[in-house]
Amino acid sequence: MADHRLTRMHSLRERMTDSLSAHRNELFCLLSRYVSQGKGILQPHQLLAEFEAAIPEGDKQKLKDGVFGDVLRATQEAIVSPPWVALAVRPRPGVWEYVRVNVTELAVEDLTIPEYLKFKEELVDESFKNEFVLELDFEPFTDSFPRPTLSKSIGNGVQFLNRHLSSKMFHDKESLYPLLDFLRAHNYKGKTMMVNDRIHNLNGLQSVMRKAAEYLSVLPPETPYSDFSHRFQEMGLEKGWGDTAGRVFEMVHLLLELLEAPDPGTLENFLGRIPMVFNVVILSPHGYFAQANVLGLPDTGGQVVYILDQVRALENEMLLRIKQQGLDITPRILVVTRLLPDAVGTTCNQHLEKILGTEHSSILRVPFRTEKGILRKWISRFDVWPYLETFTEDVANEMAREFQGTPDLIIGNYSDGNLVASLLAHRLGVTQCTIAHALEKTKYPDSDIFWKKLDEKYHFSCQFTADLIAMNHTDFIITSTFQEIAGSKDTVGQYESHTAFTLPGLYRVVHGIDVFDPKFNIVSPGADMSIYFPYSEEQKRLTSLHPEIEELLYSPAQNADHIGLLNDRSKPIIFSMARLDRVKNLTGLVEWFGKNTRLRELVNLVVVAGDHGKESKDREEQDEMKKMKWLMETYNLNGHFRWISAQMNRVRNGELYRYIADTKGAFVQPAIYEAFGLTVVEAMTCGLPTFATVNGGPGEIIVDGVSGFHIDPYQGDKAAQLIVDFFEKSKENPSQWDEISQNGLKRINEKYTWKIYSERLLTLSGVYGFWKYVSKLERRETRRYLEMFYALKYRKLADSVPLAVDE
Ligand code: UDP
Ligand code: LCN
Repeated sequence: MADHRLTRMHSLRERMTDSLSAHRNELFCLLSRYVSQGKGILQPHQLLAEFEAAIPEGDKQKLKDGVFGDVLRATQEAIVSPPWVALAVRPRPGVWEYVRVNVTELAVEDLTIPEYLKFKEELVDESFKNEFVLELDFEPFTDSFPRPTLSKSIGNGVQFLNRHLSSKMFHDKESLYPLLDFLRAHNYKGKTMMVNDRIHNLNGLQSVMRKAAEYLSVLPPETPYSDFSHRFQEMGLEKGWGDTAGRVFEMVHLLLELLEAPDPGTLENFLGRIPMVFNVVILSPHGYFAQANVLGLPDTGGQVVYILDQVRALENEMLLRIKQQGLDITPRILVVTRLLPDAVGTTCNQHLEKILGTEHSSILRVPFRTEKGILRKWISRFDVWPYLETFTEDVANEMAREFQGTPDLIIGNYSDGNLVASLLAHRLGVTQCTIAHALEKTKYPDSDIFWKKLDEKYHFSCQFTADLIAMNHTDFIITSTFQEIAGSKDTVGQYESHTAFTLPGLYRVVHGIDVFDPKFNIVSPGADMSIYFPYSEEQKRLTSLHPEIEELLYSPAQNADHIGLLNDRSKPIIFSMARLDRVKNLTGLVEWFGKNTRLRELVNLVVVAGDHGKESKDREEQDEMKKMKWLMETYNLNGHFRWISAQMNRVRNGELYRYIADTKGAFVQPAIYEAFGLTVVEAMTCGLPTFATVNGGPGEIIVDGVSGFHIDPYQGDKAAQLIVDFFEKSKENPSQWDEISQNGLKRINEKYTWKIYSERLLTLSGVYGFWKYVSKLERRETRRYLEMFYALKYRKLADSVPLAVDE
């Protein structure tokens, strides 16, 4: 392994050296320009801009086509510390190499990861430049486990795991034993399922399976399980195989195949059908988690919507599977969040709240407490760290009461939820799944190297530490997109950015996470199809809401709900809706619109965001508010632009998207970066043509030019022109609009629905649950390492975050 890496590293150095000697003058000139910028970090666009400026026209192509061009294009970051320039080169997603060049001597050196990070740390001029820095390295724990090497296998962990497990079973029969133990271990509240103690060994299991298959083959497939449950029990089989003879027969066959010739597909199928998940806990601690009046409040948005939709879909799928497994068990899902005594008109002060549209799912709220008592008010997600350990204790107790036992699956959401999920899963030995929604490190450039500057405001030292603990502790990780894991050809993925980084003075991460780890799985969410459905489904349309929607869009009144007017009602509307965060870039969209006269002639702009009625508590939101008002005046947007306050009524929002589609308008999502982008899925599910940022999730949701359009938020003029072109073309030829609308819908139905999501999630729980069971011993080492990291590092960091004070 190490040797292989060395040769690869070697060759990059050699190739660079060759290239430098072949183009000595040009490259000297270029590298000198980098160095002349002085100590600091250069981003890829700066590296390329310098290249364009430094290299004479005639030489450019030659250099671009050569090794140096390849390296330059693959460089994600350069650290300048004269006379050195160190490069972090990423030839493809998930693969990194590091070199440094001495510019005066034009000599190239390989750097190991710690060497590169150390070099980078020198940018932060402080006294901690000692040799004995804590280096975190998770690689040794998983080194012996095979992993995929192709970038395209990233995010398909379960497939790889199935292949690995089944080939192991194939080559050595011994590895089938855990499967028998696993089946025997299944019980629900002490009642045995699947296999009882009459079956002692694999031969016994195989012969019982053959007998069962023979017995079932003559029964009509619809015969209920109860008709032969006695006979089965005598053979050694308990409930859980199926509700009818037909379904039991399928299960028995799958197992027979596995015992004879295991293959990945059969294994997944079989494990996915074993009854394992009845009680689920979903964590989302930071609060304002409720079913009404919370969207638009600070830090609430996609995550709340995601979880509520996820719960509904998951409960349905669990009920379906439990029925098909022939069991009479009532499932239960608990969404655990913070209880807020000061609930500001929401239900966030209720202990237990049933989730609408479900039978067996609730929100369970547990307050944040310290020795001084219960914290009453909402606090930002950046400030929750000192409360989480006690919160976990309290949650564990409440959960034990609610479930009368332990859950079968613990799902964490966002950094705080994932940390609590790790602590709970660790303690209870339960299968854990994490969902990041957004890893903050990538949202804030250089928030690792310059963490100290930001720590007082954001406490990223706690958050990044919590993220590392969770991603290494969890059994599997769900992401909405590939990009979230490993980025794209040019951009670094959110998880990928945790591979190697440094928090100077705190610790250096040499191997934080490997994006090739088979724990990664892409499982994308959808939109609630009872709310978001195509505008063309006339009979389902909520036309009774149209007067209210028209009031929102067109009424001349300027009040807490809306400001700005739309003079010409005949124009199509371009629409956007998001939290008023800086990254959502709604002010960017307004500016593009303001600047492009043709766009203003063609369409009206409507933006839903923020709250005109009250002063925001959020720092960023206040700034965005001001900027929006300034833009309205500067570009004189009245008459063309309507700015509506955040809209909490999702049912009406569904109809709003469709109403916009009726105007033959479009949805625009202009974010600087978007982790996933539920609004994009919602708009497309309603049949509204969508333009969305290419950075992040929307870059994958939309196939550019086919099911919508990508826009580059850094190139506003171009984005505006693209929208202009679309509306001009659609004016000439309305079928253009229809085509994009229909292709958008098609894309959604193929990939972004909650039905697909929940089937996948339950199958993954089965496979990773089994994997956890068979790899128990190997995992202990990681767990112990993490325990130490938690106790010695995280806890201290969390304790240093100031506690909030209620007024
Ligand atoms: N949303 C809403 N009203 C608003 C703003 C947003 O109902 O005023 C909903 C929106 O429909 C979507 C979610 O909040 O379901 C936002 O999710 P997204 O993934 O777009 O962004 P996030 O807020 O999670 O960053
Ligand atoms: C949080 C976000 O910031 C969004 O980008 C996601 O779409 C949402 O959660 C759901 O995962």
